[in-house]
Amino acid sequence: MKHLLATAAVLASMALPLYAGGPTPSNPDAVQYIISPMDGATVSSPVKVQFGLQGMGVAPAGVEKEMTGHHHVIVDSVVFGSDDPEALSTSIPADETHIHFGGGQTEAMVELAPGTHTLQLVLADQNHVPHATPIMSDVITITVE
Ligand SMILES: [Cu+2]
Repeated sequence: MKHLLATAAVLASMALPLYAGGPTPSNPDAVQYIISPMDGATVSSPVKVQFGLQGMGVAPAGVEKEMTGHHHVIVDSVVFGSDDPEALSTSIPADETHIHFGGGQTEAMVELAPGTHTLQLVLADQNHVPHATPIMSDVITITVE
């Protein structure tokens, strides 16, 4: 029995992390969060979204600097990577629901149609690939009037 438990522990320690990201190291303790709007807020478009990040820095896309990344707003999606783990180790697409702030912006005006929307922030490296330990915010839900 002891042997079985030991084997189980070894296997568990070998399991892949829940989120496996790209090649660029991050601070696993970094926290990315949406300062504004608040979860549950009712707002008008364009929505001023303010990006929070603790434990890492912001640098523009294309700039190689340790422990930095740039913000992405993911609109109307499940938790980034939860439906497609490969999304965590490849470049984030650029379209109306995956908005890049490669200039190193820390806030932006985001156009949204009236209705209920979700927003999430995802940090990515100079090549738009999420970090080895992906850094992302919680998903918030807002209503646009
Ligand atoms: Cu990007």
